[in-house]
Amino acid sequence: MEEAIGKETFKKIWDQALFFRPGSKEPIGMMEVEGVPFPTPFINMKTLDAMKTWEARPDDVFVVSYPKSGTTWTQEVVSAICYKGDLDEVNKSHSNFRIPFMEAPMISSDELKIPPTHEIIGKMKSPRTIKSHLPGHLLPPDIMKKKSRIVYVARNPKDVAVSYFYFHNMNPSIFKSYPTWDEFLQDFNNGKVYSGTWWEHYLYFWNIRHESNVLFLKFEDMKRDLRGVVQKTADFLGYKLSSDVIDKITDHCTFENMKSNPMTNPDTLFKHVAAVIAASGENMSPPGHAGPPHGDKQFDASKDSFMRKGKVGDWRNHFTVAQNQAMDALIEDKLKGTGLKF
Ligand code: PPS
Repeated sequence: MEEAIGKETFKKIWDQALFFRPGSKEPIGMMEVEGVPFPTPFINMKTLDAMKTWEARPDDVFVVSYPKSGTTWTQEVVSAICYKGDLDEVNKSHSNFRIPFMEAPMISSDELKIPPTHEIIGKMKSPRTIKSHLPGHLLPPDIMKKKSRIVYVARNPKDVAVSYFYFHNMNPSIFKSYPTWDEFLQDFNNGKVYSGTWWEHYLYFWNIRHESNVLFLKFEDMKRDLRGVVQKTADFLGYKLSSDVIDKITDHCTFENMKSNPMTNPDTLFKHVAAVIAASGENMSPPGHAGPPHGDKQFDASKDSFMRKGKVGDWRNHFTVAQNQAMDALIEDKLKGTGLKF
């Protein structure tokens, strides 16, 4: 994707310090689109409208998920498979650029004249790998028409809630901060957070999981048997990879290795942006400009890190007995009869 973005944009990403940070002029808010809340100005209506006619390609691979379900992890598995396990190539570019986030802006300010991400993706060479958190009914319909591949990942909603709570607080330029876990959990269970209710998001894809272009994965299975999931995903995507290559990809995608690799850890995105600018011989920032607000980190590292724990069952350290009972009842109510279990 980096050729499609161009060096000039990289420079603006750094200088304006706006990547994943909406311009400070517009206040943070939420808008509801077809029943789904989106954080503004991070996600805008123009982009969601453009999705209706956005053109997919038959060889596109989409990683789709409800936030905090294992998206970044699945992206890396998919990306490494599509690079046929050539990790030297994979590690030349940060995952945010290898698998761009379709509905999110590279830079959210119109004045900077950076095209929205979905337009930049339009210039990428095939085969493209693309990330989206859009619920099924808001994804471009052309994806199902063209039978582009969708790798969907879901996670126990209790662990999603915990991960999402921390993510809100380390991301104050996009999300409302929550002083208490309980306040967050209430909004989460009422679908008042970005992407709405986890159950509607999950069930849309669960109900189409038998379509030939859809693979439904679970975070817990990746944790239990990552190699098995890498193999299954490679088979689904039609890549015949040797056992050694499957081993290499599995090792590349462990939590520890993804956390320590600056090209796979979303926290260290700016390190890469800075390196690209430096390699182009440009100055980093205009005099007096401080650069990104968190140095070479994308998020507020004093709060937490993106690659936080990567565990199954961290919810046990957060839910009270009453919260857990209520959540169990909600899960039972929403998933009853669907066959989807965590
Ligand atoms: S986002 O912002 O919606 O794209 O977040 P997402 O990537 O879906 O989820 C982030 C959580 O996934 C964990 N993670 C991993 N766990 C295990 N192994 C690997 N390789 C891995 N990569 C990311 C990450 O730590 C977040 O979970 P928590 O529970 O917060 O640690």
